[in-house]
Amino acid sequence: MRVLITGVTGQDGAYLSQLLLGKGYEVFGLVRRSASADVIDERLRWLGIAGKVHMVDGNLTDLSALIRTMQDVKPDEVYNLGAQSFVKSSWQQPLLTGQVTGIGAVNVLEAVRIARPQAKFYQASSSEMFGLIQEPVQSEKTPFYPRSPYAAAKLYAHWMTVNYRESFGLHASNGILFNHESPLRGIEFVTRKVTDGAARIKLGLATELKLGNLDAKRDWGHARDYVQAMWLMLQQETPDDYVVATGRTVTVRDMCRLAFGHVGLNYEEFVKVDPAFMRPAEVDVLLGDPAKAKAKLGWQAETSLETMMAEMVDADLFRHRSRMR
Ligand code: NDP
Ligand code: GDR
Repeated sequence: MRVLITGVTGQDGAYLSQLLLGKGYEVFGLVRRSASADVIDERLRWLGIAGKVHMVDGNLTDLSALIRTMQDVKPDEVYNLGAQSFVKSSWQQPLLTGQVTGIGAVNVLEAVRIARPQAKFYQASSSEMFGLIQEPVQSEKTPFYPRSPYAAAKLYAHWMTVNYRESFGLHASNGILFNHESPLRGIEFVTRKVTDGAARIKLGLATELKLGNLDAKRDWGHARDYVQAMWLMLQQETPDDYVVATGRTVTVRDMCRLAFGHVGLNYEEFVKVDPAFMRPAEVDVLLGDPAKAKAKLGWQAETSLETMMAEMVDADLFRHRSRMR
C-alpha cells in the first residue's frame, strides 16, 4: 500500500507517517521547498523515521505539481493534512489562508479526481468550524458557525470534500478533529507554549509566560491517538464524516495548572495576561461528542490530558537541558 500525506512535516504528518510505516505502508510526503531544508524534517527525526519517508517536492497551491505527484506516486490513500493551521495568523494572512487551507484542499481533490480517482481521500477538517457554538456538545449534526478566516477556509474545504464524494463518487471523508497536541505541537499553539514556558521557568531560563484568553475552553486530545482515527476512516467501505474528540473540555487556565503543577510550580505566580495574544473573535468553548467514531470506527481517545501535559513538559525539559549542555 502506498500513501501520500500533505503536511508531512507537521505534527499530525509525523505521527501518521509513524503509524502507517508500522503498518507496512510505503509513505510519500509532500514537502514545500524551504531555505531551511536542514530542519524541515525535525519532527520525523524526533520519531526516528526521517529516512523512511519519501519526500516529494510540491505545494498545495500548485495544481500541476499535485497532479504529477498523483501520477508518479500512485497512492492508494491520500491524507490532506497540509494547511496554514494557526488560527491567529489567519486574520493577518486571510488570503494566503484561503489559498492554502481552502483552495489547497480543492487542488488535492482535483488532482485525485483527475489522476488517481481510485485513491481514498482524507480531509483534515476542524472543530474550529463550530466556532460560535450552536449546541453545547458538538456532533456531526451540529450546524457550523466559523469565527476566523481559518475556520471559513476549512469549512469550504469540508463542503468541497462532501461535494466531491457526492458528485464524483470519490471515497472522500472528513475528520472533524478537535484540538490535539503532543510534544511535536508547534510552539505557538497554547499547550506547547505553556509546556515550553513551564520548562523554561523551571530551569531558570525565563521568569514569566505571557498568554491571551485564559478562560477559553478546549477539548484536548493526543495527536498519536487521533491519527489512528484518520486511518480508520479510510478503512471503511463507505466514506463519511466523523467528529474525533475526547468528550471533556478544560480551560486554558486549568491546562496551565496541570503543566506547571507537573514541575512543582504554581502557574498563578508566572502566567501574565497580555492583550497581544487575544483574538479579534474568539471561540470560547468547544466540546465534542465522539459517539459516532466510537460506534462505527471502534475508536476512542486513550490519553488523558494529565498524561499528555506531563509528556509534553518532560519533552520540553529534555529539549532545553540538551541545549544547555
Ligand atoms: P501543522 O501546522 O503542524 O502542520 C501543517 C503542515 O502543512 C506542515 O507540514 C506545513 O509545512 C504544511 N503546509 C503549510 N502550507 C503548505 C503549502 N502551501 N503547501 C504544502 N504544505 C504546506 O498542523 P497539524 O499537524 O497540527 O494539523 C494537521 C492538519 O489538521 C492541518 O490541516 C490542521 O489545520 C488540521 N487540524 C489540526 C488540529 C490540531 O489540533 N492539531 C485539529 C483539527 C484540524 P511546513 O512544515 O513547511 O510549514
Ligand atoms: P486553536 O489552538 O486556535 O484552538 O486551533 P490554539 O492552541 O492556538 O488556541 C487555543 C485557545 O487558547 C487561547 N489562548 C492562546 N492561544 C495561543 N495560541 N497563544 C496564547 O498565548 C493563548 N492564550 C490563550 C486561544 O485564544 C484559544 O482560545 C488549533 C489549531 O491546531 C487549528 O489548526 C485546529 O483546527 C484547531 O486547534 C482545532
